[in-house]
Amino acid sequence: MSLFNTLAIFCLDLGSVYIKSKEAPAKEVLKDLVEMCRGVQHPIRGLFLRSYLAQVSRDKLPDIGSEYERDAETVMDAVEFVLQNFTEMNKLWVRMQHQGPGRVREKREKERNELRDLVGKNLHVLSQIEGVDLEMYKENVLPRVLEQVVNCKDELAQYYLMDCIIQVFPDEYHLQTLETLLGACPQLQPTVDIKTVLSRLMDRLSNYAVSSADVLPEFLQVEAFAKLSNAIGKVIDAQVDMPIVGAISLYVSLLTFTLRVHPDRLDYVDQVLGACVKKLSSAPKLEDSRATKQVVALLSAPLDKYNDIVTALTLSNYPRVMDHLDDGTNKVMAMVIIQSIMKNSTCISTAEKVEVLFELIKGLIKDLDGAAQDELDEEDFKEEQNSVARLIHMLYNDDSEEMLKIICTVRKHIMTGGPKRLPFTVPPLVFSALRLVRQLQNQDGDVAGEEEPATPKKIFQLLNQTIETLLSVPSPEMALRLYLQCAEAANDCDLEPVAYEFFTQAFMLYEEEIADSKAQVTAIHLIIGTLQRISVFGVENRDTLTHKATGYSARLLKKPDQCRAVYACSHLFWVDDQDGIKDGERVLLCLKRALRIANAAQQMANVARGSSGPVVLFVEILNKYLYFFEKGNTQITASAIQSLIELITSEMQSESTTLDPAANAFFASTKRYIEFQKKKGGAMGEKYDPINV
Ligand SMILES: *[C@@H]1O[C@H](CO)[C@@H](O)[C@H](O)[C@H]1NC(C)=O
Ligand SMILES: CC(=O)N[C@H]1CO[C@H](CO)[C@@H](O)[C@@H]1O
Ligand SMILES: CC(=O)N[C@H]1CO[C@H](CO)[C@@H](O)[C@@H]1O
Repeated sequence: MSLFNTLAIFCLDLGSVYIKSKEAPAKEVLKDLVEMCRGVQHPIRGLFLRSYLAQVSRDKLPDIGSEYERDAETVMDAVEFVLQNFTEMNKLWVRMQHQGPGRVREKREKERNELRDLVGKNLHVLSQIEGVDLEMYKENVLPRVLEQVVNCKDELAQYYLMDCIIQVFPDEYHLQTLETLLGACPQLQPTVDIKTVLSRLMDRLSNYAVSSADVLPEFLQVEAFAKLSNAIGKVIDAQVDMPIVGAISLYVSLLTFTLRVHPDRLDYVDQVLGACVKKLSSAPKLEDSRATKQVVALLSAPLDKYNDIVTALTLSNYPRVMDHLDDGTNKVMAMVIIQSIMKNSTCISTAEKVEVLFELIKGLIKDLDGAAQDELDEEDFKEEQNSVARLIHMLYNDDSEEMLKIICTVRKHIMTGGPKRLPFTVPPLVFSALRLVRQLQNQDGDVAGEEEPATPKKIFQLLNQTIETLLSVPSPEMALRLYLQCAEAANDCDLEPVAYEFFTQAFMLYEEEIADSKAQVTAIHLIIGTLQRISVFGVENRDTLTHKATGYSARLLKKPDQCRAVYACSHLFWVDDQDGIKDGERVLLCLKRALRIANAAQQMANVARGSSGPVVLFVEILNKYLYFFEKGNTQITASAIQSLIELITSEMQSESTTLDPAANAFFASTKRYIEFQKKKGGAMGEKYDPINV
């Protein structure tokens, strides 16, 4: 250290000892000390000296109640002293930036950064002086400090000092001086990172707001939201070069503040979104990815807060912000919305809200204009559409009229989705409508006074038209399944003609659209299963449909498939809980036909490979025999069962039969079952008695 500095520090130490001795008023001594420091023009030396001065004199500052207080000395002196010297130090600090040749800017900034706390310490000291009450802070301290901050016109100093002010003084002071503090913001250099400063201020204030219930009225009284909102608008206007991401981050901070401090004020939330729309509208479509991220944060915040999309749906500016997103981000946001609904199990219960919701997620519902279709990832697409499908189940109202409106609204939107989306979105819509049908089927009579009440008939008509759209996709297998679901529901509503129409359409699809043999097998079993459960058909309609079903079963491509479908048809003629449908003879005809097909399959296999065919088919048919035998179908006799068992036994022992462990096991357990029934005795035991295994 230079001789000069050593001397200066010695003088300062002397001064501080002098104050302690109370021989002269502290004020006078401090004054002299500061005067002495003023003589030092070298910035860094000056800074150090002043910092040292602040340190040694801190506990000697005249403060209210301090032991150095004299009549003549007021808190004002102390404040004045610190403020003065804050000003001087700041000037020196700023001057450093322009000092010395040949120094690179970054290096200087680095040095300055290291020294900044020497300047900031003054503000800290001010905040520690007990006598600095709100009144004094408001009237004197803050305006003077801000004046210095604004006038120094130094980017680094302005950013650092604003932040310092916010951090060192108490929250209630900020709240009560918001206008003054915020008023300085638009006057700062355009390059100052004001958004960080403001967001820290809002962070502090919102922490303060939630710290106790008592302070909220204070926020309302000083109109904190309006002031912050206003200041942010001014800053954005003043800093014309601020990138859009900066402006949006400011709105994100303001929104965070609003959601924390005034969660009940949706109008405030909407106002922030509206301001953001205004900013976004001034520029072409958002392309900056960081700005996009901020917009997503902005839109996600209300969802996270309210955990309830229904609230967000009431914000008129919400969809307008979304419109400014690029298509990809729009989709991401739509997914966030759906996830929020799923997470909270939120029920969207009016057609009006459904309309708004679908407008919000339209990026998932249809191809947006000009969207790049080709680069669509298959997996992502599926996930998106599955989400939409899940969403459809969350749209629900107990009131059937409103529910029908919801269904019509959803239908209107998903119909615009095009062939790739329909197979995902039509089924949930159909099941949602069928749920309504089930609900109406238990209500009796028409709803009085309604012009056009929701009736099952009307809904079936709508369903008919909806499922039809799958044919153009084409997705005939899906359409067939859905027609059958509708037929069953129509059955439960006692609407025979409707059920018959749906069946007719299912058969038409089967004949004309389903060509793949595996798909045919699945389809025919679905048809048989559904038809078996339907009770509404009169004899004639039923005959027509069962006739078709057995006919198509016998015409399947592969023998084993034929055989299984034909024996399944036996159930169409014998329905346990329907007295009208117990035609033992036709059951037997089906089973015999199945046996002939199994036989033919066996022979074909022998010719082709010199080995056995599927013996297991015989075992399966045997099980059908046993079923109807037990159900009391007199056409199925013990002797017929006996001969079938013998046939299978000889087939299995035949030399050409290759070992099929599964068939063997199946047969063995079937035989065990028969023995078990015999041993158990009773009526069933007697019935089984003549059969030997
Ligand atoms: C469905 O619509 C078609 C005409 O597109 C019609 O032929 C058929 O009868 C309708 N089905 C029902 C169940 O209304
Ligand atoms: C250098 C400097 O600003 N000195 C001031 C320190 O405080 C006294 C008392 O308020 C002023 O009179 C000095 O001008
Ligand atoms: C399941 C669940 O989290 N439900 C919440 C959804 O949001 C509403 C509104 O905020 C809450 O009331 C529910 O408890």
